[in-house]
Amino acid sequence: MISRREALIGGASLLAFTGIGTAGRATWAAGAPVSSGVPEGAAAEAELGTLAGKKPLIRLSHRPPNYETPVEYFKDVITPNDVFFVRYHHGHIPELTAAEWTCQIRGEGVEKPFTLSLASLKADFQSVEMVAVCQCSGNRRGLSKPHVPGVQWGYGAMGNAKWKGVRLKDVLTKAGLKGQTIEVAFNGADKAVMTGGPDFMKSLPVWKAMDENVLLVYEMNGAPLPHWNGFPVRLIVPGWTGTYWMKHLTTIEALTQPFNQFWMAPAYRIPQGKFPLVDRFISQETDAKTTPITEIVVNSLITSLTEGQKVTVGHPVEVKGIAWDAGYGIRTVEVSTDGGETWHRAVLGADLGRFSFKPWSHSFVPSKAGKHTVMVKATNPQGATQTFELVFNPAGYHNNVIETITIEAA
Ligand SMILES: Nc1nc2c(c(=O)[nH]1)N[C@H]1C(S)=C(S)[C@@H](COP(=O)(O)O)O[C@H]1N2
Ligand SMILES: [Mo]
Repeated sequence: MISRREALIGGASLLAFTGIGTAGRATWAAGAPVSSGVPEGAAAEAELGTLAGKKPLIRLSHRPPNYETPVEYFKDVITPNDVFFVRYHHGHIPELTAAEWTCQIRGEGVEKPFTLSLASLKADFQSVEMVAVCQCSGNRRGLSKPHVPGVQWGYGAMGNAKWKGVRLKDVLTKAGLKGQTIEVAFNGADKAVMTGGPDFMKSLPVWKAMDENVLLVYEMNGAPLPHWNGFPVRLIVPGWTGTYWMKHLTTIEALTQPFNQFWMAPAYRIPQGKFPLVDRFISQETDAKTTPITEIVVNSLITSLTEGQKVTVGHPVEVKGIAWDAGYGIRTVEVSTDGGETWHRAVLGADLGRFSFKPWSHSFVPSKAGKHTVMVKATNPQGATQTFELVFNPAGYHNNVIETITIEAA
């Protein structure tokens, strides 16, 4: 049996799902379908699949395209464009051209509606660059116990890129935002294949839309956005989960009423009071029990070890990985190599900005033969940290359970 990562390094494109290690990460062998780290009992099985312009990714569904990044690639703090995950709600995704693309800036909340072109976006507004994590609200949903419906993501429904674009605030200011505006709504060019599902649209509270970190971007890691990641222009909302990061933007609408649409409610909601206090989206607090998901919870991932990996007694083992949160910053990353009995501070690496993955590392020497259980826990400056147990919610959001990988020293 070989691990999923070894198989990937070997370039295999068809792998077999052979079971779940104690860490909840799937292991694989060549020859048949794979699953992306889903626990036993979860229905989804996936294979590696290739979308035009992408390397093989873990395919959860083809139409709509939902492809996750194998953990392998998070060894780099920046996620390359050709392995960046892809998430869509609908299957009809038109190929837009840079020359023809336009976006309407309109709505009751603006004085002077106008049509934005890519040339004007680049020429008429100040450009800004920022590294930020895009993480799907449902990242790690496939690990939820009990199982919950939805795309059965493993660990890779996220990525960290250097984005380039302009401030949404500057574009809204050009349109003249009225004082009565309470939300700004976004639509993209993709549609449901058959008439049926509601068009995927999202809104932000006006204070967030006017935040200087919220950008309309046209470049990702120094290249035009890949088609599957929103070409030619998408919204980025650093610190908030991926659902707000509208791709292939077509309209930006300033609203004087709350945006009342399926993808705002009942979709993308978390139970009130179960997660640490985060940015509130008050105009969407339309029922007593739920609230829109907003900020990413603090989280971390081990990227240097695989479940069951063999190491040598008396030789240093490098435990490395990444940590991230909603942009408060990572204060500490702690590593345990004895199943949570004792914790050691990891060394934090390069700072690419507060919305970026933060690399960390910790070296330890296994002094005796046998199993060693490695765990990692990140904490932000607010004291928010990761949970030992899943905070269950029906959509499987905000899974930041402390990761555990067992390695074997001999
Ligand atoms: N137009 C459009 N934008 C979209 C979506 C979509 O279905 N259509 N999905 C959102 C969700 S839920 C996520 S997690 C991110 C994923 O971004 P990516 O596909 O570039 O990784 O895109 C967001 N923007
Ligand atoms: Mo998402």
